[in-house]
Amino acid sequence: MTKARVSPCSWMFAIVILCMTLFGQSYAQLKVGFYFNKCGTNNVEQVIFDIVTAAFQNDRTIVAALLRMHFHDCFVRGCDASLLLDGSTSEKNAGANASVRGFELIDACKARLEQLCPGTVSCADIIAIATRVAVFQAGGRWYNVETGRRDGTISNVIEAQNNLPGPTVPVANAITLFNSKGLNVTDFVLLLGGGHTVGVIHCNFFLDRLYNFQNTGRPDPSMNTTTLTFLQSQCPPQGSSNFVFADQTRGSEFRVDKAFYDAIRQRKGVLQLDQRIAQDTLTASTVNRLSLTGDFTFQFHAAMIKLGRVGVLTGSQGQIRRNCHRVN
Ligand code: HEM
Ligand SMILES: *[C@@H]1O[C@H](CO)[C@@H](O)[C@H](O)[C@H]1NC(C)=O
Ligand SMILES: *[C@@H]1O[C@H](CO)[C@@H](O)[C@H](O)[C@H]1NC(C)=O
Ligand SMILES: CC(=O)N[C@H]1CO[C@H](CO)[C@@H](O)[C@@H]1O
Repeated sequence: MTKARVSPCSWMFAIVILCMTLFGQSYAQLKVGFYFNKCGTNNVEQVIFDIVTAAFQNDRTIVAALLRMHFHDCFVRGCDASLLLDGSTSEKNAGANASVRGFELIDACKARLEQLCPGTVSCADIIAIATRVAVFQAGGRWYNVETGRRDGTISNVIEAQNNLPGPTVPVANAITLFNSKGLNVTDFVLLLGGGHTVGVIHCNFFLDRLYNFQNTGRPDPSMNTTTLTFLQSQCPPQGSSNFVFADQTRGSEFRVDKAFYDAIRQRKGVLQLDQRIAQDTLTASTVNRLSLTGDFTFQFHAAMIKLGRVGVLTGSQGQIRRNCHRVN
């Protein structure tokens, strides 16, 4: 084989491309207030605030719907609203997405914004802004959400299957996955707990823990017996479409707060992964700290902002979809 000779001209070309890439990136980053003055006299974030707040007053479960949607969107091809695209092979068709909801709420925001300023606000940003509003309504701290995301044009069910693990994923593997998205172990514990402190889990995701854990014919021995009895009463062994609250702290089911960490420290985790993070040496100290201090209130939003940066399209990448369900 002859060694390929690299001409000075191709070096120059490579350097120019490199500079363009670096420049392009530093130029097109997310920022707080991206839509300021971009929608006539309308305040884009206020428009979304009003719609989500009205929806929340009717239905507190939209907080969980939006948190889960944001997570599932960001982990597959980045936060590009690829989860919203319809089609027989799109991400929506993945098993993990079967119970993702809240699409109508995003549609309502989009429809209003298209009236006010057509082709301006991305579906991906609507998800991020709406989620921030919902978290706030549920008792979480207000945070300045970054915007400037563009919408993707590709949505692939296989990618969803590969990036959204099931509830028996080992803690170490979950951390590796989060690391691959630029999120560290603390972010992982904050996001899992901040998400699962609201919302519901269908029985089929943890039935094995109640009756036949790892084919032992017995329940998961790590589960609190009070919780075990309660969950068995809600989820019959033959299976059902029932569901229970992910946060088994009474009175806190709809609140974005640290109660989930208190619950899993008392062995009341519903999903196997939820319980394991309280015990695994990689995460237990963080779980204890978040349960015993007020840190969650001040740190959850930072993890949410990092989640919202995963794999985003900015600048001239992607497009601003007119309808979140399909590419333009
Ligand atoms: C590897 C990590 C994770 C796994 C394995 C996982 C798994 C699950 C499973 C199996 C459900 C039950 C779905 C159902 O019964 O319909 C669920 C629900 C939920 N998850 Fe996760 N999850 C993870 C991380 C997250 C993160 C990071 C968030 C948000 C920041 C989140 C937010 C939610 C919410 C809000 C619900 C309740 C949805 C509702 O009530 O409609 N999850 N998760
Ligand atoms: C995770 O990242 C945050 C900043 O994004 C940082 O404050 C924190 O110390 C990191 N945690 C670990 C364990 O590296
Ligand atoms: C199980 O739950 C009860 C009551 O909710 C609690 O008092 C107890 O400490 C828990 N058990 C364990 C092992 O954490
Ligand atoms: C919203 C949506 O399209 N959900 C689909 C998720 O995937 C399952 C199959 O795994 C479909 O049955 C759902 O319709």
